[in-house]
Amino acid sequence: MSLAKTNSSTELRALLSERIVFMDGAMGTMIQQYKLEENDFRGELFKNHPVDLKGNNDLLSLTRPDIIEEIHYQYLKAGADIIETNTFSSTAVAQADYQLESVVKELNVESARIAKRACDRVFKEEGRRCFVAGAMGPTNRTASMSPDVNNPAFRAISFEDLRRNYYDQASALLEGGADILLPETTFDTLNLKAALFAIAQIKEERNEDIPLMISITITDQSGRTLSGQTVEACWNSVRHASPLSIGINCALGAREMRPFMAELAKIAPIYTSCYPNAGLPNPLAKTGYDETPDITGKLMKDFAQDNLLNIVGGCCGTTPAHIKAIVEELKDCSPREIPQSKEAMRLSGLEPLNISDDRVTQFFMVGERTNVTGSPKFSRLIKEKDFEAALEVARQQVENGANIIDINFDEGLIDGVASMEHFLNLVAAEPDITKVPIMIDSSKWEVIEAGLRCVQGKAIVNSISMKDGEEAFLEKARLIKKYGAATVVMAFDEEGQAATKEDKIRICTRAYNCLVEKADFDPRDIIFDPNILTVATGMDEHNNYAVDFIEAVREIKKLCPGALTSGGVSNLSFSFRGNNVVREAMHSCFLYHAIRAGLDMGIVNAGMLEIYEDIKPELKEKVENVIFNKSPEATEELIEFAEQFKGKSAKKDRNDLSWREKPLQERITHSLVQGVLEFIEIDTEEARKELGHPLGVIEGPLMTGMKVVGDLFGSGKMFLPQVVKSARVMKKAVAYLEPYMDEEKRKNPNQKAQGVFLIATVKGDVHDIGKNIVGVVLACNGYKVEDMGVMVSCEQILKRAEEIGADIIGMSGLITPSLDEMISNACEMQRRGMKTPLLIGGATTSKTHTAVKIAEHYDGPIIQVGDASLVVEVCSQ
Ligand code: THG
Repeated sequence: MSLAKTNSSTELRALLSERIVFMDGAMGTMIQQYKLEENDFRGELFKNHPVDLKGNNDLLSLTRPDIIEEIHYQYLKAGADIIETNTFSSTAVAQADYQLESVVKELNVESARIAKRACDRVFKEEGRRCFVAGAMGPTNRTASMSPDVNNPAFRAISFEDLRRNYYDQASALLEGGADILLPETTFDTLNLKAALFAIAQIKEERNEDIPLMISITITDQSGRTLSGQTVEACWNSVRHASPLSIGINCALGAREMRPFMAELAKIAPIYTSCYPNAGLPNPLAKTGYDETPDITGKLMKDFAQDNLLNIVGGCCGTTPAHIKAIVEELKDCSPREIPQSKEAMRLSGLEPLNISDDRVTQFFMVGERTNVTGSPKFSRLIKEKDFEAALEVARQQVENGANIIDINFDEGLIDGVASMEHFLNLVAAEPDITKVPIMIDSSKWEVIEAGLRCVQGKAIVNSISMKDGEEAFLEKARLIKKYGAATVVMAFDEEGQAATKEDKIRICTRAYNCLVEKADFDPRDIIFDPNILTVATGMDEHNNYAVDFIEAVREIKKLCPGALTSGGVSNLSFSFRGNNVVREAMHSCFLYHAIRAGLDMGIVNAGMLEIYEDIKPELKEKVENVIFNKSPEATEELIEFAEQFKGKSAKKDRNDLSWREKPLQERITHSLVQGVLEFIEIDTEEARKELGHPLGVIEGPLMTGMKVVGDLFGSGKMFLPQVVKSARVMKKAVAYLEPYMDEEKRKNPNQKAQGVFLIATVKGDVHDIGKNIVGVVLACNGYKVEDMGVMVSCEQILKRAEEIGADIIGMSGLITPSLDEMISNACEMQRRGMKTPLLIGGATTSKTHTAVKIAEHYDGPIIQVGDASLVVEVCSQ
């Protein structure tokens, strides 16, 4: 399935492998200097056009081609290798403002020809080969945001409209001779995805590998696109298009862009580009921007020396003099070396979700509640059109720890397409929901496709299968690829659903080979679902279903390298509907074993998972007898035993307070492990009285309890949502103690200040139990502690450290990607020549990792702190 490479593509690649490649600067800034009148825009062609045309710069390609060619020529003479066509707004939607939809094709064809002519001129003069990039702007509409605050589900343009606009533009640019397609200044990733879809279609039709450059815009210091995605989330949304390069342009000057370019340079295993504005806007400056060529050139040299650049140019406010300065400064710099990226499934919402193989027992949860067939409540809300409350269901799934949410509207009385669109549009306006990736769940293809057209993140299709044969299967897979989604593949074929281990393995491996070989599908975009079927139904032929699933997962993980596995966990226990105690116990036992066999994710009720260790031994035994099909009587015995729990809430034994009789430490540990908020203050107070001082309660009984939580989590017996509940209990206890600690401080005003400690959970991570405890412990020991919270970027941490003169910086993280973040933060500290001691803490950090992987990048002291009880000692040393 390899596409033919054009000559220019081969030449461009050769150039990029050799040196930094230069782009041009702003077209608008140059046009401004010609002080054109409305008549220049009008020309002969549009003499009688009814609309004011001044400012429609793209139109000059038809009315003043001489000027456009001259500007291109100047940029080429300044040293540019790539020039951008004058087509930023040459789409039908953008030209509709001028009632000029009908000339869009001409605009693009002519603009490409003009740019080509300028390149040919330079080739004749200098023998230097230059390239034309067909510029495709973001248009004047956003596909994933509503322009109407009162109607968040409204969209001013659809994916389909954008796709058609971009299809026409890109086709015309190529017809006019563009060597490269360049969707740029992306502020909404869904607009960009529509452009990428159109480009994929064109590539397929022409059977040509057209070089694609992508350039996104980070609107401000938040490091996000206008539509709210982080740099990495956006990269995850677009990598399926196999671009030649990705980069950032517009909105910011080089200075402000730096942290985001550094991030992109770190994660993207392709060439990077950067064409910043000439600083921030200044209405008083002649070009509207402050930076002189000299300044821009020096800034870009810094970027190049720090290995951030393969392609560089300028955006708003830059001129041929800027490009010339950049070329001068960078002529001896080597291009960025492309980093290898770790193999992983890369999904995104507003934030990235990367699932790599090197994690230990981390399991990913897909929230099942936003499903009309799986939740009577959600179904009722949708039928009553109470979308507000339906959104709450989604929000709760995320709050309870769902890493992804499954959304399903398959029901006879519901309009699936309309509901999917409406709901996803509403979800897109809720940052705390849409931060996670979406799983679009439907058995109807048109509903899935409607869903794919609404999400800017990298989503998962749930599901496709070979039930209608290979051709239909591949056709959908190819479309999914163009939309840039991953997909669940159910173990179905023409004969039906796979129930036995052998059938599951046979069908999944067949589907795998088919997808990888015939549709060129990335194995890491495949999630096999080998069907979790209901056990304990009373039918003997169902008794081995759980074993068949678990064993099939084990084999599929071996036979289908890169692919992930998943299943609908609640299916398992349908026989025990209404008996949530038993259902939850079944799910926990099942998951405990399935995860060990290699299950990567599951569709679950995120808020309702029993802790494996806490299942009553007798129930656990009976449940495991069923799951492992240990005896023909297993089902009978479980049903009989289950009788006693019927109708009980699984938030079980909330009424069983026998644990309250136990010794104090055990009670505290129980509350922490179970996430029970009710008694923690009473027990904390008891401990405080017993120990005589508040800090001792934190360092003693509370820490002891949290260690139990840490151990259970580490061995896969607790899941993240449960740990989050533990954190809430811990916070409540600490909050209770705080006034007492303040009082102690007041009593000992002589305790001398120990120094300033800045602490944060690193970017990409939201976990803060350990970090909060460290903060409290240090504050109680006389340190001035500033806690920056969670998800804090390197830039923010180091900026603040400087502002407050931090003596020590602490970085915390619980998940594995945080380790990489800490490494790059250490590199940045080194780059800035810092010497401040750096403390590393959090569940996944270790002495070995710190010593081997982090310390080598930083010359200042680096210490890994195993738990909060050690931190005071470390700091004082
Ligand atoms: N594989 C894949 N997708 C799937 C499934 C699967 N999607 C749907 C389903 N199966 C997974 N989702 C659910 C959601 C809810 C329930 C089961 C599976 C469920 N609901 C309770 C019930 O019906 O008893 C609702 C109880 C209530 O809310 O009162 O069990 O296998 N790829």
